[in-house]
Amino acid sequence: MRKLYHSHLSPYARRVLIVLLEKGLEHQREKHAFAREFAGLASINPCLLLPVFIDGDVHLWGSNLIIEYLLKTYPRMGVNSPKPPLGSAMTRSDRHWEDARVLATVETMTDSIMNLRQMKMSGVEADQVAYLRRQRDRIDLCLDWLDKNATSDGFAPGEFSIMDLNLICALGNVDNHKSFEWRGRPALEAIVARYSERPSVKATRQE
Ligand SMILES: N[C@@H](CCC(=O)N[C@@H](CS)C(=O)NCC(=O)O)C(=O)O
Repeated sequence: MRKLYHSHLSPYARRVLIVLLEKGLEHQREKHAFAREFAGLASINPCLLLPVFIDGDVHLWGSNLIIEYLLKTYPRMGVNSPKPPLGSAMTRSDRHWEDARVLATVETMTDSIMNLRQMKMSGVEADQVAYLRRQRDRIDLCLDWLDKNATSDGFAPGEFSIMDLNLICALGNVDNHKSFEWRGRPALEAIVARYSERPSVKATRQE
């Protein structure tokens, strides 16, 4: 049986959960409030991070790597998911480098969002440390760049792309924790609104 170890309200885990739901893949979940409270984590991931996914002999960590595995291993699952269909690959083959750059940007931004959140939980505010102020600046610059490089139909119109999905998970985490205001960026607002009622997105909002 497939098994996902994940933590609560994680934008990384949510990426994987959305793909599992889109593809209708049965799986067990082991949810932890925080990765740091999961005593057995070192034995399943040397990076000490969640999510971790196990599918038979396959044992993976890194949310986008897990998604790539799911897309490649179960290409025919999810054909009945809502329109537009989930992207069939991480990037479009004819726009690989542009799409990979968008994914890299959302990933860096997500890491900065989570870094600031982890520091806040440890009692350190962004304005107290120069490195954290740079993370905050990076988030705004990435958001502005993503807004310019998206359309109101998403990063890859005609599909619910992995880029859209990554963005929605990052901004959903910001909203869940009321971390800061990201709105005022029309294309990003349109993407979030466009998919807010999609069953996989709705069902994972508080997971
Ligand atoms: N690049 C990893 C990042 C995973 C990650 O940062 N997970 C967080 C949960 S939101 C975590 O496990 N944090 C534990 C820690 O930082 O100690 C991925 O995409 O899966």
